[in-house]
Amino acid sequence: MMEKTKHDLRAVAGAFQIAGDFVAAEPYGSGHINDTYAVRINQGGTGIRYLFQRINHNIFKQPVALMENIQRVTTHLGTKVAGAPEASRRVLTLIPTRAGGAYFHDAAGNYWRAYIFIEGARGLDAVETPAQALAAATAFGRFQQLLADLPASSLQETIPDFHHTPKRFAALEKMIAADPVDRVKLARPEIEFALRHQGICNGLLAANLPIRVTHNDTKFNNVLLDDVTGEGICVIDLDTVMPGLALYDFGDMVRTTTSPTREDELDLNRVRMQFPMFEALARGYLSTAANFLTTEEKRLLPFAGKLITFEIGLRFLTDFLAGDVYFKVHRPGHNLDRCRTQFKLVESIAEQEAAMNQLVESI
Ligand code: ADP
Ligand code: GN1
Ligand code: MG
Repeated sequence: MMEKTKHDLRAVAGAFQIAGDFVAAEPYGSGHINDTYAVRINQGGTGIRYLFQRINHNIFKQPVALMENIQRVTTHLGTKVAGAPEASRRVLTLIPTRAGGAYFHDAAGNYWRAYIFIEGARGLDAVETPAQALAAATAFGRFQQLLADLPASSLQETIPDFHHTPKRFAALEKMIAADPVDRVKLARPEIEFALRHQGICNGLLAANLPIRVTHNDTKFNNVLLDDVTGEGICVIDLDTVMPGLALYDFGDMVRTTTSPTREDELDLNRVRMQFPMFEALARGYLSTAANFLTTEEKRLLPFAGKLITFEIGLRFLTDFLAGDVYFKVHRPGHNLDRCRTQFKLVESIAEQEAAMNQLVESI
């Protein structure tokens, strides 16, 4: 039976070099940006899944450049893992279209891509054990390491200033002033928190750190953990792979992989930076990234966690005030709830920052 979906996945699948018969498509995953589907195809009597995505072109204004980046990066990574056991589970593999391209541009103006579906692995929305944190950080560090010899200049900046925190702050101030949907009155404490902590914004830009090829969206559910071994088998969600700072990636790991809660937890008493998770992240990340990071980058690992958590909190708050135009929301106030968890986590990190710094120094 074909599931009812917003898009005609049977027609989309027909545009790609996939043999066999369309069986079914279902919406998949919990991403905030793209529309993702698991599509089952009957190939010779066996159901094989493929991962299809409609790129959100309201957010990604340059889908062609974005796909060029992904092609470059997956090709580079593919060469590096060739010969490893189950290489096709270790790096995303694009399925070409019938015309031989990396994406399909449909009549409605949508951009579609298809990947080999990585079976026997999953992305989690909340961390449960330090072993998971270790596995995720090891994988993201390896990702950066394998791309260290790809010149950053060979990738296009598909969302300019994506992690420019002072500009994110300025965007919030502008939104507060405009207050287009009359929500400022609903977010007074969060706005005050943001204004009080503005000083965090400049911390990484002022440090003059090296530009590298980075992922820029290393949230915990963007690495697939192997169901059997627990290994961080594949880094996914490559839309924002661009020139950036290594610390943005580590910072987003701290943001998403230290609290036992999901990003939209309502019980703020449960939201906290758990030290054993941070230790696992630092050890995992440094196990694969220490050889190319500078001393200054290593020193700033804990601060990066605070900065990125603050930055994403600013973005959720801005989007709440804008009327929920960027992130997918599933309930009223969803973006404000997300903002609150981020700011709670910023406080928790700040309380433990000295100990986090000590730990990193000792590794
Ligand atoms: P978004 O940008 O919307 O977050 P993602 O690229 O992260 O989209 O994909 C959404 C979800 O789909 C992921 O969290 C993951 O669970 C799943 N996913 C993505 N790519 C694959 C793949 N190649 N194989 C299996 N699952 C995948
Ligand atoms: C978005 O695509 P997804 O859901 O992995 C966002 C990230 C945010 C994250 C917050 C392109 O990531 O920047 O950190 O939500 N991606 C984009 O959960 O804006
Ligand atoms: Mg994702």
